[in-house]
Amino acid sequence: MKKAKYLVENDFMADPAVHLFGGRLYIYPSHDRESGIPENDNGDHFDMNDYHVFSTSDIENESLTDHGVVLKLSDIPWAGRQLWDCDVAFKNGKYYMYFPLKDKTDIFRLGVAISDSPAGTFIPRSDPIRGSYSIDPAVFEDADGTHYMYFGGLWGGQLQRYKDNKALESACLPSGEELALPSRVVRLSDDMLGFAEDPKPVIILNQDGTPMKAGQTVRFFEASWMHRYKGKYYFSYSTGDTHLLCYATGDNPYGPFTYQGVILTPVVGWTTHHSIVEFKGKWYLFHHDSVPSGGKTWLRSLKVVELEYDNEGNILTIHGGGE
Ligand code: FUB
Repeated sequence: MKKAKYLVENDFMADPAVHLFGGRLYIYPSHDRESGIPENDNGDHFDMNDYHVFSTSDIENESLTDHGVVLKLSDIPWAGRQLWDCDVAFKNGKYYMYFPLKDKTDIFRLGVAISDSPAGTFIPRSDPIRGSYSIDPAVFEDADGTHYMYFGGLWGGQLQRYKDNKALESACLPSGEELALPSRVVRLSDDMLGFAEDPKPVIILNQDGTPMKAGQTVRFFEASWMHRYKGKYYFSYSTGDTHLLCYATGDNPYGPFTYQGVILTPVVGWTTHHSIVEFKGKWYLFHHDSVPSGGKTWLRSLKVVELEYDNEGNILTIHGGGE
């Protein structure tokens, strides 16, 4: 599949997290909608209030099965507003959906909902994960069965309000030569319902070994994802206001990771967000753009395209069409 294709033609879906469960590919997107809220740097226009799940056994030739609404905001006891990018992990017969949501005080927290099936319905816990903050949880299962969550996002995602896992009195956004704000990584507890340790910064180094600076166009902004390829750990992310998907590699889930390059050049629409999955011997980049909505950045559409590596394990850059 050399040409990207849209996956859901009749609705707006974004931020795909994709996993292989029982030989079938499951897609967990955000469900965009027209709320009428004006666009701003706080992300208020992303006012989503439920999730659907999609699945397929043949991503190249089959249309997706829509399993319908699997979790909605009104069922979450601690809900304020804005269900953003979610992810799902499997352990001991249960499926755990992790989702960011603003609580009743308008602070983003990460919640968990549980199901017996990858296709839902997911039943939310009564409270968010203790010690959680910000957005975009992505859960990675390492080869030894340990689960790690990567999370965090700047501006509307509120990451600039935290330092050393504590809320600051006022937001602190580094710039220029100051160190870039990092994504976070944390090992999940055995019961999958909480953090087993304090979240740690995901350090990205430049090729010369210096830490990434806040003024670099390829610094982390949001949309963390982790995958393994030929024994190496690939941490990928969105650069937000410079509109790239980039990646860095390391030799363990915590990093540090060394910057390697651009996976996807800008798409149409402000946000870019993705997941990378191997299925039936090929690698795929799931992502979104705003072409079908005529460029409305809060009405995004899911896409997939094949992802290729060179012989050294470098990812070949894909063109997003929004440059
Ligand atoms: O969908 C809302 C937000 O937009 C996500 O959480 C970000 O990653 C960006 O895609």
